[in-house]
Amino acid sequence: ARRLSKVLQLTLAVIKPDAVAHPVMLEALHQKILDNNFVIVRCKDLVWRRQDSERFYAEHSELQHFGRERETASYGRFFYQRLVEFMSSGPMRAYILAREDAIHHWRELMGPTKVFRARYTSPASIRAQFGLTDTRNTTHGSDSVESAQREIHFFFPDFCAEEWMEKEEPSFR
Ligand code: RTP
Ligand code: MG
Repeated sequence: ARRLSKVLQLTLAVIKPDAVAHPVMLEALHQKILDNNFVIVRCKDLVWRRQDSERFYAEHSELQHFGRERETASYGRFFYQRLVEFMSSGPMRAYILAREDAIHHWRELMGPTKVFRARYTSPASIRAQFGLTDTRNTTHGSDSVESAQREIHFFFPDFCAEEWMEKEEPSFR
């Protein structure tokens, strides 16, 4: 038994090409995941073709016609082209992470999207420490249960969350 968990949750975390390009940074981020009580459920290195990148960020927007989601959709935003270009520019690493409240905790660790804000408000966060720009900001993390499901499926189409939960959840109690 690893620890008590009230609500075991899965999230999708990505180390973006800017961070993967620097082995020391990659190692530091991997260690940070372990130090923060995440269980690594799956991990893989991959390179996106441009169309994967477009699909990921466009789908992001399709789902998000309502409420605040619209404001966070990347498709159609001024940075969409450079985001798509950057995310398919080199290797990245994707993780399925588990812990209680995983979505929130991973986003907390990353810090705000905008590096300048991250440095100002959360100087210990990943983006504050390692981020280069608002696009080259080292990491991605799902922002809701729905996007976690979608993004996990996008990166790991063979992964079955229900099966995993059924098998592993008891060992977290
Ligand atoms: P993420 O999706 O990576 O977790 O970041 P987020 O929710 O905090 O930010 P979101 O608004 O969803 O933005 C999606 C991606 O677009 C990049 N971005 N570039 N001004 C820029 O160049 C700019 N602004 C946002 C971010 O790096 C984010 O990954
Ligand atoms: Mg987002």
